[in-house]
Order: sequence, then structure tokens, then C-alpha cells
Amino acid sequence: MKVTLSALILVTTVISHTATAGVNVSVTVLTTQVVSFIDELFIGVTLDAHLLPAPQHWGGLDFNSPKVQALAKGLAPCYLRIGGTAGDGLTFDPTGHGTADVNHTFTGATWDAVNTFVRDVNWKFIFGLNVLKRKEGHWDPTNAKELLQYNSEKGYQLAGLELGNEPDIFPGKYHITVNGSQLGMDFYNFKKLLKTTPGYAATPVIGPDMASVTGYRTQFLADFFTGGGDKAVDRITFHQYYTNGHTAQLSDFTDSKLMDYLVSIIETGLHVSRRTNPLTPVWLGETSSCYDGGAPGISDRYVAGFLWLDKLGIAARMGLKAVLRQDFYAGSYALIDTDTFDPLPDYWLTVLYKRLVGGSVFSVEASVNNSTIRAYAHCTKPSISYGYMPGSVTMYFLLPTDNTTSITFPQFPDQPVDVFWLTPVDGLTSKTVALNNDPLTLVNNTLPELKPYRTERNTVTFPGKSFGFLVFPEADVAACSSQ
Ligand SMILES: *[C@@H]1O[C@H](CO)[C@@H](O)[C@H](O)[C@H]1NC(C)=O
Ligand SMILES: *[C@@H]1O[C@H](CO)[C@@H](O)[C@H](O)[C@H]1NC(C)=O
Ligand SMILES: *[C@@H]1O[C@H](CO)[C@@H](O)[C@H](O)[C@H]1NC(C)=O
Ligand SMILES: *[C@@H]1O[C@H](CO)[C@@H](O)[C@H](O)[C@H]1NC(C)=O
Ligand SMILES: *[C@@H]1O[C@H](CO)[C@@H](O)[C@H](O)[C@H]1NC(C)=O
Ligand SMILES: *[C@H]1O[C@@H](CO)[C@H](O)[C@@H](O)[C@@H]1NC(C)=O
Repeated sequence: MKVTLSALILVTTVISHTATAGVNVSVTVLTTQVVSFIDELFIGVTLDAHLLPAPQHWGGLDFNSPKVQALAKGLAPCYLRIGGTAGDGLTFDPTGHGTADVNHTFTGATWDAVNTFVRDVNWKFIFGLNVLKRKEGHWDPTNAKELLQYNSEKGYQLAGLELGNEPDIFPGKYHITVNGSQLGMDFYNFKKLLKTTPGYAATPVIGPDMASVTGYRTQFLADFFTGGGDKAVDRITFHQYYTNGHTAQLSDFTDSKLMDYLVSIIETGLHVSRRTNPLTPVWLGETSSCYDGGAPGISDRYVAGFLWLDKLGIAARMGLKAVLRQDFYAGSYALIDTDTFDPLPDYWLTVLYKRLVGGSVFSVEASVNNSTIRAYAHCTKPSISYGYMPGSVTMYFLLPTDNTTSITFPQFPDQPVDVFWLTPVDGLTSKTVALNNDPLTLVNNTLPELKPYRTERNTVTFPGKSFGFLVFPEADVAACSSQ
């Protein structure tokens, strides 16, 4: 990699921080044991089902906008999951005629629009069917069959189908109870339907999209499996939000205890799933910083990257196979701006993750605990654009405290390090993020190169409350050599 003049200046700037008193950390990657694997579809995105019915017009999202298309392609390949609370109130009407109740109906034209977009940007479409279409206590597949038939006639590809959204909280939301074992039976019948419907035998069934898995939900999920869900699901999903968007504080976003809360959620979800389905991939099927639309002015700013990047690190290390970000568009937790479609800080973070972070995951040890530094390591993603050699390692770090932090790597002495460090342009609630001090923007609807700077020093120093990626191109780790 060529080291440019501006890169050299950057190195100098960053190294000058070393003069500031701060925290010194030594970090070691446990390279002899791969603890889990992810693939290139690990990060997916969502759109909420409430955007489907006619009066919404996708909430303003223009699938034909060159900017939206360029940004979507920047994430490809990528799952797009459409689901959410509204999904369990929706009816598909292929012609879109004679709908008295437009707020609860979506049409063939709407289905065409999203499927055309997904095909054009090389995404993979997952859709959540309405499980509250019920007859005599069971799910009624009549309307779903209409959708499947329409979808086949048009030749669209589905990467998966879900049935119902957050069934564990139906009593509070819809004043309806579908208990775990009943839902398991509904899924069983749904799987049987797909197996016998031409074109859908191999379509993955994804669910049950639990709102959470703790407390009474643990038993709900267990009942779901024993009720028949265990034989139906090809991917197991639950959702996760750290806190309520209406009450969230800025400090929550750098709170390492709040970050750790995800560990126990995933432990519980895995524990219950593994009893009946030890091999079925487990996903965070819908997840973001805060529920109820995100925290305005926080969930779409630089600081949101702490919870997002830490979630990706935890989920990958704990063996989850996908994390679907609520959401690509709309609300305060979107990856792109609602009005301008401009990319927000978490968009850039996601693109960097997709470009740099490869499949094999390692554990990391640090000389201080994880309230000072949070560190994750994978093999580097093989890519033509960066030209990293097999054997290369990518690490990512979060520095949640205010302390300037110097990190050393005793196992990689005298090795070059490519630095991709992200900082805010004007404070933690900045809407603009800088990569190695260069603010990131689209130019003519084209993503910039996202270049690192290279340093040969064994110690790198970064400001407090920041995060980023480091690549060790010459790490020569055996577990990464065959990638
Ligand atoms: C449909 O939704 C729109 C807003 O999306 C609302 O203004 C209108 O009152 C709703 N109509 C019905 C019949 O619920
Ligand atoms: C679950 O619901 C079904 C159908 O309503 C009912 O037959 C069954 O008894 C319920 N099971 C439990 C454990 O409540
Ligand atoms: C981390 O270490 C600090 C002391 O450096 C201590 O105060 C804190 O309680 C520790 N946190 C955890 C989560 O162990
Ligand atoms: C951070 O450390 C605490 C205390 O040792 C532990 O419970 C938690 O799981 C750790 N978090 C992560 C993400 O590893
Ligand atoms: C952007 O596109 C316009 C029109 O095609 C062109 O004139 C301009 O030079 C481009 N700007 C950059 C920075 O590439
Ligand atoms: C340095 O930063 C302050 C303020 O964020 C914290 O209170 C300290 O705990 C922190 N020190 C370390 C070692 O992380």
C-alpha cells in the first residue's frame, strides 16, 4: 500500500497524542482458536412493515434515487428484511382495487417496487407474513398463498419468509394471545405449505422474531420449539434493543454495562435454541440502539456507532450468523437521512465492516478490562480493492471512556498496521463522521475509496470516545491463511 503525503501528516497528528497522559493497553489476539464464523451476509438491514400500505409511499424512500441505489449497492450483498408490528395487520391485495382500508393493505405494485429495487442493488429479500390471519385458533394461509402465487408469477426471489413479528408481545399490542406452542404449530404448518408449493420448497423459514428472550419469553420460545417450531425454522430470530428511544440519554451510548447486557440476552437465546436446534443458525432478526423509532438526535449520530459496532463484535464472537439493523430508512435509527438520503455515520461504519471484517472470529485479551477498551478480531476479509494477503488480521476497537488510549500489539512486533479510525467532526452527536480525519461524503453519488493510513509503529494512539478498525496485513495467522 502506498503511503501518501497526507497519510504521513495524519500519522504525525495521531502520534502526537502520545504526549497526552492516557491509558496504555496491550492487546493479544488468541489466533490458535477460531471461535466462530460469519459470512458476507452477516450484516443485513430492515425496513419497517408500516411503510408498505398505500398512504405511506415508503415513507418518502425513493427506490429510483441514484443516491439511494448507490448507497444500497455499497452494502451489497445484504439481506433486506421487511417486517415489524404493522406486518401483523397487513393484507396483500394483488390488484390494489376496491380497498376500503388502504392503511392495512399492500398491493402488487408495492411488491413489484421493492423486488425490483432488491434485484437492482443485489440485495436479498426477506418478508414477514401476517400471523394474525387466523381461523379457529390456527394461522390461516389464504392471503399468504395469494402473495406466494403473485411472487412466483413475477419470478421474484425470496431469501426467506417470516411468520409474525414479536408474538411474545401480542397481548399488549393486539390484545390477542398466540401462545408459544400454538405458534410452533403454525410454523410447522407454514413449513409444510412451502414444501408443497412449487418454487418454495427451499425458501428458508425464519422466526419466531421474539421481541426478547428473557423472563416469561424464555418459556414462550421453548414452547415454540417443542410445539413444532423446531422442525420448521431454518433460522432462529429474536430482536434486541438496548433501551427506549424516548428516554435514552447520550451517556447510554458509551455505557459498557449497557453494551454487556447484550451478552446475557444472546446467552439466553442460544441456550434455549440449542436444546432442540443445536445447528440452526441464530440471528438478531431486528435490532438497533433504541426501540420506538430510535433516540432523536442520538441514534443517527456518530455516537450510535458504539452500540452498533460493539453489537456486531459480540454477535459475531458468540456465534450469531446475522444481525439485521433496524433500519435502512425511516425513524431516528436509520442508516440514511430521511430527507436527503445522505449516508449517516452508521452507514459508513457498516460499509467499513463489510469491507474489512472476514469470516473467522477470534477472542481477544487486553491488559485492561472491557470498560476501558472493547476489542474484537477476525481474519481480514479477502478483497480485491484492498489487496490484503491471506493470513491478515482485522481488529476493531471501541474506546468508551474519555481517555486517550495507546494500544500495543506484542504478538505483532515491527509489523505494519493499516488504520481506519472513525471520529466525529463536531462532537459525539455529529451527523458527519471522519475516516482518519477526512469527513466522509458521497461525491457524485459515488462512495469514496475509504483509504487507511499505514504506520510501522507497534503502538497506535487514539482519542477517547472513538472507535475504528486496524488491519495487520502481515500477521500471517495460519487460521486466516486458507481463507
Ligand atoms: C390512514 O393513515 C393515515 C396516515 O398514514 C391517517 O391520516 C388516516 O387517518 C388513516 N386512515 C384510516 C382509515 O385509518
Ligand atoms: C396454547 O393455545 C392453544 C390454542 O389456543 C391451546 O389449545 C393450548 O392449551 C394452549 N397451551 C397452553 C400451554 O396454554
Ligand atoms: C474494570 O476495571 C476498573 C479498574 O481499572 C474497575 O473499577 C471496574 O469495576 C472494572 N470493570 C469491570 C466490568 O470489571
Ligand atoms: C466484559 O467484561 C464483563 C466482566 O468480566 C463480562 O461479564 C462481559 O461479558 C464482558 N463483555 C464482553 C463484550 O465480552
Ligand atoms: C461530478 O459530476 C459532474 C458532472 O458529471 C462533473 O462535472 C464533476 O467533475 C464531478 N465531480 C467530481 C468531484 O467527480
Ligand atoms: C478514564 O476516563 C474516565 C472518564 O471517562 C473514566 O472514569 C476512567 O475510568 C477511565 N480510566 C480507565 C482506566 O478506563
